[in-house]
Amino acid sequence: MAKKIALITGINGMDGSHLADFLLKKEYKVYGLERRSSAKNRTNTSHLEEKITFLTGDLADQNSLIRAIKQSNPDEVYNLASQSFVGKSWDIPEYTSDVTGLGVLRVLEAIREYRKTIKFYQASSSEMFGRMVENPAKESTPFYPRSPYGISKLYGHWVTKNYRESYGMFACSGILFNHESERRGIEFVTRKISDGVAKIKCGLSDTITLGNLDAKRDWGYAPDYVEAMWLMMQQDISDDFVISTGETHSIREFLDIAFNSIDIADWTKYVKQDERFMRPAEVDVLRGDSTKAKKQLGWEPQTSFKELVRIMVNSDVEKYENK
Ligand code: NAP
Ligand code: G4F
Repeated sequence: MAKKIALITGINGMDGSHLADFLLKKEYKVYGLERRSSAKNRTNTSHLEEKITFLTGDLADQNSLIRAIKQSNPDEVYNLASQSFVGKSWDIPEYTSDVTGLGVLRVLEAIREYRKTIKFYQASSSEMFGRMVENPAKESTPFYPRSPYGISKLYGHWVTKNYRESYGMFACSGILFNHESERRGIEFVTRKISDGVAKIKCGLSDTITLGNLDAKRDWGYAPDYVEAMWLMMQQDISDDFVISTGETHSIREFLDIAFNSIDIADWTKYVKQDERFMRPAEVDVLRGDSTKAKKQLGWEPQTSFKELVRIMVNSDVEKYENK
């Protein structure tokens, strides 16, 4: 049987790299779309250089997306690229709307023009629930985004639904709650903590400077979550699914486990707070209900919160010890 072909946008990101690992195990031929940058940015994908085909394209450039679809001729497109950092979306709101919002429309248009039967996955986000109207949030919960990023994701979510309904395309959205891994970008709070704790353990630093420690998130492990993306794409009919653990934990709890894993019980003297890391409008708490994914996809998270924190801290400690 011919190999299935997948095109992943945002290939060098955390999820892009984990999804490529997952699809290669399933014997897919994988194409990864990366944007042009002055320095190579393949930290997460250096191990994939001989295994997948990289294409250059940008979610802000319609023609580059049409070309990428033509070059790869995929069965499945996973749209994971975005300006994904919520905090920065207040500094670059127009750019965020263009890439994270309109970028979704551009990928859908490229598919519609080339071959409407290509399956499309959109990386929707729990940030769309923002000031949670219902806790835990499920697929039918009303949205209340609290940032330019959340609003842009909402546009991407609705345009995906609209292309499904307007053109009969297979277009699904995974509404993923926070998920993390050792490949997480260094500016996100979990990785900032795991990296900071590792530096403290190795004597390279003595503080971590953070913003709001009381925010709560529903944190899962990224390799578990990319499986859910794939499962959604194997359905006969496209639909939207919430993907979450159902638990919520504060940043203080994350700090407890992270410091505990380097045998520090009281972390208060190592953690400073700074206004710079506070947000103009905060999402105080997120928690999701994945009952639909469990029933229809047979998906459940495999990694506990404690395991996740330990995986991240151990990986960063190993990184500095090897240096
Ligand atoms: P990530 O690590 O920040 O990866 C995003 C990728 O998008 C990066 O590789 C980035 O390229 C690429 N990108 C940014 N702007 C682009 C543009 N204009 N054209 C083409 N590529 C561009 O994010 P992630 O955590 O893997 O998340 C994957 C997707 O899921 C994102 O859309 C994110 O918004 C969404 N999401 C994430 C979570 C989560 O908790 N991780 C939850 C819900 C939804 P560079 O490598 O060049 O920067
Ligand atoms: O790690 P964060 O930056 O992630 P956030 O804002 O929840 O967004 C992530 O998850 C979304 C899904 O819900 C994705 F769609 C999005 O792409 C991204 O992957 O911040 C988490 C919490 C926030 O409440 C923030 O205010 O941590 C708080 N926080 C406290 N101190 C901090 C810091 N966040 C960051 N990044 N840096 C800090 O120093």
